[in-house]
Amino acid sequence: MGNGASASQFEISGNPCADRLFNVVDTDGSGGVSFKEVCQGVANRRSMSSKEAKLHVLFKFYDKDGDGLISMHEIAEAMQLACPGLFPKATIEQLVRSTMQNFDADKDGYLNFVEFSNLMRASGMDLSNNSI
Ligand SMILES: [Ca+2]
Ligand SMILES: [Ca+2]
Repeated sequence: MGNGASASQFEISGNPCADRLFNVVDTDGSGGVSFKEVCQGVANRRSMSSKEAKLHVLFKFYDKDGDGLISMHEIAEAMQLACPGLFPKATIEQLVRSTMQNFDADKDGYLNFVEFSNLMRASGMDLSNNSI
């Protein structure tokens, strides 16, 4: 009697985490995710406050095809998205190549999560608080 009235309030907790994260991140409803949206999503999400969680979100942003590895092409794309028009294409290619030389520790041509973490730390990205 009268039960079930508040059931809908609990539905959101049953959503798959990925969908919820996407909804949090896709703030302009464009269906795509911009670098700015990722940063805002990370900053707004209290339960994602650990460095590790932030790195995972960033890693997913770079890893467009979701194969768990970041290719040179994916880095170049992410750079262009993060700072559109800031660098000429040739400069981005140079940056990507030197990034790979420095951080692709096992020399397989891709950055795995550990290598990516090292890159983020070295690039001075502040993951210790909410200003990513
Ligand atoms: Ca990939
Ligand atoms: Ca590697």
